[in-house]
Amino acid sequence: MTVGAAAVLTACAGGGVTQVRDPIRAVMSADALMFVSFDTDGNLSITREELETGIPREWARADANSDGNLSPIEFQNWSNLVLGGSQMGPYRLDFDRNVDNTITRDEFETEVRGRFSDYDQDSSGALSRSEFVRLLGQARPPTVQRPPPGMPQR
Ligand SMILES: [Ca+2]
Ligand SMILES: [Ca+2]
Ligand SMILES: [Ca+2]
Repeated sequence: MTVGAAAVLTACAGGGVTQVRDPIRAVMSADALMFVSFDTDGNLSITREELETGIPREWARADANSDGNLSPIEFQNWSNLVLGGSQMGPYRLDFDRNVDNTITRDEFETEVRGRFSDYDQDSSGALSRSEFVRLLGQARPPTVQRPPPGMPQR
């Protein structure tokens, strides 16, 4: 911890010319925990068939009073159990797209399927473990500000 902080300070003092090596290089989102649990045959790959089996199972777990909607408390309880709490995404508003404080089954399924497709980087229809790990540069590519052509360089 101390060593890492000292290294960062040194890099900052360098004035940005030296390349700073960020100690955090990759990130995972808590939905990976859920998708990994969908791997019913245990072959370390999550197929679309396994996804479609997993979705109703998670819905049933989340909709504790079986009224066809997830209330904020139901979502929180499900998030605690399945996503390990609300410190990491996905968050309630990722599912509640129309922001009416209720997650319908449709909203739930759409979000989970969308996330599956987002993860499936090679479009193979199945998720491997490596597809859950995002390098920081990939997760949010830095935007390079360039002056438009013809503008004086400052
Ligand atoms: Ca599998
Ligand atoms: Ca409910
Ligand atoms: Ca909603």
